[in-house]
Amino acid sequence: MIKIENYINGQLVAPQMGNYLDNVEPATGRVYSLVPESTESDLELAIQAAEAAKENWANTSLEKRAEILCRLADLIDINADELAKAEAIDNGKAITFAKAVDIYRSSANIRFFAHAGTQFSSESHAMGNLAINYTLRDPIGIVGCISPWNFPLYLFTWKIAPALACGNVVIAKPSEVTPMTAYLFSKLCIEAGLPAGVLNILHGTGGSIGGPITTHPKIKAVSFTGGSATGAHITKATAGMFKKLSLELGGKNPTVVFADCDFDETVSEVVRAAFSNQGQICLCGSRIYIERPIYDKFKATFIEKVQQINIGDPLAASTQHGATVSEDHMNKILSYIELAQQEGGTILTGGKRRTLDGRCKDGFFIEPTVIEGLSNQCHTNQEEIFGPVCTIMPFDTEQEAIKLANGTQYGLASSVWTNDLKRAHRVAKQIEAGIVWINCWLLRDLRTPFGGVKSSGVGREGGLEAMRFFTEPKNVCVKY
Ligand code: TXE
Repeated sequence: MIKIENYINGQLVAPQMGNYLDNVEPATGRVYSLVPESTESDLELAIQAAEAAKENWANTSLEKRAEILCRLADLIDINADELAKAEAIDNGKAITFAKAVDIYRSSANIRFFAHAGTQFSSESHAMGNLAINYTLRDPIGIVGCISPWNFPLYLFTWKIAPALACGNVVIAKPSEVTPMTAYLFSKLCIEAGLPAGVLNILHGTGGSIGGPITTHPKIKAVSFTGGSATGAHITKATAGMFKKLSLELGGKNPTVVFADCDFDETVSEVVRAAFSNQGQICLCGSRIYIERPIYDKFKATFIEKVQQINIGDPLAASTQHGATVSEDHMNKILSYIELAQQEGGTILTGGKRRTLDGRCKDGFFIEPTVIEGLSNQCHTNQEEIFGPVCTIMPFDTEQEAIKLANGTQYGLASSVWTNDLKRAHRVAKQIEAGIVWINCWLLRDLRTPFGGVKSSGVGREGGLEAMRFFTEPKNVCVKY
């Protein structure tokens, strides 16, 4: 039984109180490792280590910081197969997806921000012959990074990389549901020569260690990705503490398909948008709106392609659709499928737990599910299910499509499929979301602002947005 350890002050250590949580493999339903249930005593050790490392790391040259981060990215690439397998076992996702997406992006995240750190500049403002203003962008100091289970190492590195590149020292908490790759990453940090205390990784639940990280007086900024309810809880818990908060929360993303789209490519991409990562991506297109003239044809072709998705053992190279991340999450998704039928929905394909043979016979697998005949206001179309479940419905006019798309509390991402250039720009302008993809989905440039509006969060990650979040601007005005 693997016993995962915290990474504090450059060393792998057991939790102070000696408590552990079971870590279950989603594909088999069996406990395969133990996760520290860290507490405030572990946090204090991490804070002490971060305090001791803070000044040196902030004064480490940009080039040296970039060199260490690039070495870390290289070590991820060198260990990509081991990390991908660990991610597939821990999260339940297909190993080919873990390799091509999760681990690829994990090293890309670190390398991108290693370079960003050497290019990040600030402004000056001349006041004629009177004075000169220059802006300093100093690291904040000790920052907190809390990440979710859907892209464990990918979203973990997406947060810590800019924080470190800007010269901050980090207290990070991966999800207790998928701790393994952050643990393996700790070992790569030691191998890469990351100075002790610069990054500290504490494992455990939100209640035992996540909350204390967000409210600790010495942690001046918190970058969080997770559910909107948790984001709201963190906002309340930190009220009056004047911390910088970056909240990347849930989504209920619309896919709007016009009749003039490139039909075959659009159907394939809309399937990918709905079911990638078993639908466990905050960016997944879970509400599909189709212009009526092509509705029947699109529906038939879409269902046919969904039924071709290969559900299987996450460790098999042929698998396209793995297990959902936990028994609790599987049951949450199945309850939403039940609710959808109570709300008048018709299941066009899927809708059930899938029982596999062999080692995965007790795994948490759900069939890719498509539901038709629901209102836009029902729970199924209003609430984030975060699983392999999508709904489809027709629309008649552009304005109706925009109203349907904007008709939820969320506003993270969206995709619009049309060959009418003017309509594409017009619709993109009116959709309430932080990201609008036109004739594509999940096409990512790490320089772009990433995040949502409404209940999908506050702030943006990515590129300069992340560098600005993890620094404090100071204006210095010098009179001539
Ligand atoms: O998120 P949580 P979970 C959505 C999705 C999913 C729901 C819950 O709808 O069903 O969120 O998923 C830590 N203070 N998304 O349980 O609970 C927790 O330990 C500080 C969308 O993963 O928000 C974990 O490390 N931290 C999302 C992290 O927060 C706390 C991706 C996320 O946990 C805490 C994942 C607290 N009080 C889920 N409570 C996206 N936008 O991509 C928990 N945590």
